Amino acid sequence: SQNEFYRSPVGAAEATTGIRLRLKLELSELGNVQPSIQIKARFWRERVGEMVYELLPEDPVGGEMYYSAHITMPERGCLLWYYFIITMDGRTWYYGNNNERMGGVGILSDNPPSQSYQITVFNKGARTPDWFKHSVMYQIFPDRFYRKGNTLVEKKGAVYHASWNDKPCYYKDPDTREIVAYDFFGGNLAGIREKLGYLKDLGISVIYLNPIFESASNHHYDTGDYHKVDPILGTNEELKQLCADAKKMGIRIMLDGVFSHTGDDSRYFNKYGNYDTLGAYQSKESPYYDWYCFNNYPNGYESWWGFSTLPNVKEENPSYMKFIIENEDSVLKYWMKQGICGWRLDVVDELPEKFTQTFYKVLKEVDKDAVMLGEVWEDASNKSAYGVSREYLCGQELDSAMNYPFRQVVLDFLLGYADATQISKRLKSLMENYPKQNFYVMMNLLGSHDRERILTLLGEAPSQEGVPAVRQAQYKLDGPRLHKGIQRLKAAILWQMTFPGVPSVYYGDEIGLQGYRDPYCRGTYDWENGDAELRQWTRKLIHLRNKHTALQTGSILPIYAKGDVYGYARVIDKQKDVFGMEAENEVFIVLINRSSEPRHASLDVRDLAAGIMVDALGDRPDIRIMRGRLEVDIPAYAGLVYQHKP
Ligand code: ARE
Repeated sequence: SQNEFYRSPVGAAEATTGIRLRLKLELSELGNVQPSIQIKARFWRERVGEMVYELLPEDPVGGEMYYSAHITMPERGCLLWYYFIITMDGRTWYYGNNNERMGGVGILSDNPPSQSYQITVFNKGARTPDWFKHSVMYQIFPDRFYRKGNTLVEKKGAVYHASWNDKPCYYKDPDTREIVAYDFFGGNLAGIREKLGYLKDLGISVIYLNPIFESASNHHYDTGDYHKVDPILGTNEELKQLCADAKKMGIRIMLDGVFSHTGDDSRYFNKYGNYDTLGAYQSKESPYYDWYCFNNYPNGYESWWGFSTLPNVKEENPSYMKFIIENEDSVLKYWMKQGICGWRLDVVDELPEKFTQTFYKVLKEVDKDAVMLGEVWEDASNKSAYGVSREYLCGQELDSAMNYPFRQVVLDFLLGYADATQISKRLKSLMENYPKQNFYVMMNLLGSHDRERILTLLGEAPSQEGVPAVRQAQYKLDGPRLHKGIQRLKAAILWQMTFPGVPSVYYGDEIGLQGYRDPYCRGTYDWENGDAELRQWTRKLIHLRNKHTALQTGSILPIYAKGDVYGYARVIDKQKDVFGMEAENEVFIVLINRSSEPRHASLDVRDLAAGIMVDALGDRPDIRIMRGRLEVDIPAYAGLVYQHKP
């Protein structure tokens, strides 16, 4: 049924525990004939090996026929796959996951299935940091948030915009279409420090900074010096101070670590001789020569997605591993000492397991409460990279990942590309695949520096490709499009702030910044003309979340999914959250209507609540639950949160 998971309890399995696998057979067409049936489950782990288990018939209950097997999970966290092999009267069928990989009812075929069922096995006792489960994140692209100080810091090759109100530019010259990433606005660490009060008031508890180390470009993904804050942003001392000041306000700082490549203009590669080191590009005698992959020295080298400014490194090279991870003054340790709370790992799917697992291990030794968050765009439990599935969430690699699948669900639903039943399945699939420890700390983002601004998408701006390059920077929604966009965005924020995972606000989304893909999604924060009402809405929802444990670590029950309306409950009962921590009993019901028309939803809430439900955001009349049902009218393009009043 749509409200159920296909696994109980929902989610992943702990290493060494036992699970029971059950398959229900419906043999109605066979009438009274009793065929000879043999059912097996083939389990395997990629690159490692396989096991076949036999399922035995259970005692029939009410004419239903179940076959089952008890299976002990492996010693260590890993990703397991399985499908069923059914032999009946000498004929063999295979039963595997449905093509959408959404579990439950699968597909019977003559051949081994193209999709298998998945069980994520996590290491015994694997945990993610508790503080993180209760936090709300804010992502800042440092050059564009706030500029403090009147003097502009000089930087080789950098071009400052004349005014903070300019737009980021893509083409230096629309005719030659030369691409630039060297235009700066002067946002800095001092500016972020200045605005800590603003973030505190908004309800933020962790700030994720896009890269800040010295580098040539404005995005800083082309690291020039891993041990130095780019002077255009501030100093190492200022970062330390920022961490200290933020900490006093209950806010932590997370950095972006770019370890799959460096900049070509760096201490290590030194293509332009801007550094006083002997770079790999300059001499084969360079201490960094072994880090890079030259196929034709010096100009033929591997680089990230073909960008020559980003030469790839061999991450497993021992000297690189020591430099980034293991040495006493490694990049990892040095910045942890300055007071950061963890790392986002850029392109984690391109980093070898050995590198990321060592990073994880050392990071946790330095601080067991530190967070390791990976940039993964797909289901992070089974993301396949270079032909094998990565075991990110098995308790030895990542705590969290950028939850782009969540963002996609929100967009697909609100824009009408998928209905409530479909998105409910997609979200359930994540819940089935992710260990709870991870699911509750996923970085639930609506926007990021790599995607169009969420408002631009929700307002259905014309596709970027259709807008002439010179006008892309200027494009802004207005009139009914803007109105619709804002309505939908409010619903999206409500969804994000009441859903399990760490909500992440991409700077400026809370005041309605707009913009197409990179670089336009990286515009300056508008401190003067931002949408104040939207900011109030965001703030209100963040505060609601921060106030109620149920919205953070309460269980989630998918209770409604029909056409235009999707709904779920967030619950704490028996005074325990999903991790067994003490918390107050609470029940919330969230409903989202994506239609341009009001919708009515009738919910069975017998097992959840009785009496009165109140609007948690305070505007709408109370609703009395009648005969176990909650009847709600939801306005067009809107989300509602009701709280049970005991
Ligand atoms: C920019 C422009 C380019 C332009 C280039 C030239 O985007 O169009 O040609 O400049 O200068 C950084 C900068 C970018 C810059 C890029 C290269 O931030 O502004 O490009 O460097 O110079 C994939 C990767 C994922 C990656 C995204 C962007 O898998 O790892 O593409 N994201 C990280 C960072 C980026 C950063 C880099 C990597 C490089 O977050 O900001 O770029 O360090 C799908 C796939 C994903 C794919 C995604 C987007 O859904 O599943 O794998 O992500 O689409 O393409």
